[in-house]
Amino acid sequence: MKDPTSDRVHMARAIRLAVLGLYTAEPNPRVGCVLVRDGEVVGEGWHQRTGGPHAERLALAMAGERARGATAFVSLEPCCHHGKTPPCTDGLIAAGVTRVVAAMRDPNPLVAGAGLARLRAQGIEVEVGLLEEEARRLNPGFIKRMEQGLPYVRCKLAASLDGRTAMASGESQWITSEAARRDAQFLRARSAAILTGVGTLLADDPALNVRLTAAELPGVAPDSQVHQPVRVVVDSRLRTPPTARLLTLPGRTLIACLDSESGRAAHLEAAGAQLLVTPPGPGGVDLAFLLRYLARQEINEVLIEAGATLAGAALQAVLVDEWVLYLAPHLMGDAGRGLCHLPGLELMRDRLPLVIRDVRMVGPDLRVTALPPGPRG
Ligand code: AOF
Ligand code: ZN
Repeated sequence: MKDPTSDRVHMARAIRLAVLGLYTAEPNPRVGCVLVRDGEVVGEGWHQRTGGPHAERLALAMAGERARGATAFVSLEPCCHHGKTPPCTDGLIAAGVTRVVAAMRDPNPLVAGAGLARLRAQGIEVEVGLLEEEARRLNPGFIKRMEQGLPYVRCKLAASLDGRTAMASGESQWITSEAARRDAQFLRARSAAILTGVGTLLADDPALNVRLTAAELPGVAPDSQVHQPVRVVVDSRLRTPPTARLLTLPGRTLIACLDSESGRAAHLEAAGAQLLVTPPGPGGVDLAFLLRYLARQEINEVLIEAGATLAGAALQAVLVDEWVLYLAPHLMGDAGRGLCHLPGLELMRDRLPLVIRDVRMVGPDLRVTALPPGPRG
């Protein structure tokens, strides 16, 4: 018997299961599945890692014979293609599932509605769209990469309550609290790439790595290796020193530049960096070109951790999907440096509008998440 309230409860559970893949599923989407028969949950699963079983397969394995006549609640349309794993549609059909409720269609062109069509063709009752908004928020990067060939770009900034990131002298460490810096580590951990500018690199020599342990990341097996995002430095003239700290750490470092013919390039490559030459963009490296390259590398979510110059350039090129702003409870005065370098903004009508999605305290600091207005906001 269909009951809209319990349908929502089961889909909400599927979405909560999907969240367990937040730090491990990339480049695949985070997906959860709940199998329900006669009001009783008989199977559950979530997609843990690319190459591993899909959510539906795990739920079916748990349910066994009890999947016959059951309803499957899935946060994403079941796949119907042979990827690294066989089609979930075939598994659901073979197990005798009679109804499938998907929160959203799979934006992967290899699926894109064909999974739902295959289920319907087998006489399975199919519904799509339950808690769709919540399901879309699970996978902003996967969806944007599939639909636009670009990753989802989150820009993290830290400032005083009056929006300053450094004193006029340039002195800047540490503006926000230990708690805020730890919170930002979770943003790194869910990202497949961390992007910074050479200015920040020369000033701070950042590591740009995830320092949380597997045990601190929900859904990650405590004894497993924490995945390190690709570190990306925007450095048009290759000013990165080959001794930079990020080149000494495990994982991949990519330097986006305008010319890789110089002797400096050879030194950086010898130090383990990979160079990407981009066409010239407005302020140096063409950021859109770089992001399209990252999407082709199956990178879903990018975190920008940079100073005012790169943050401003990304903002002006309309490449940022989400701003995460940590504000510390002190004032740095009007001689301090601002958050975003935005030359050419003079009139009120030139302002760049944002919609605030979330505000919360992190230790003594404030965290504001804001999005550009539009369908996503
Ligand atoms: C599902 N359930 O849990 C996931 C799906 O290479 P594969 O076989 O892992 O397939 C990856 C694609 O499958 C991925 O791009 C997306 O379209 C879909 N992911 N589908 O039915 C899941 N993770
Ligand atoms: Zn599948």
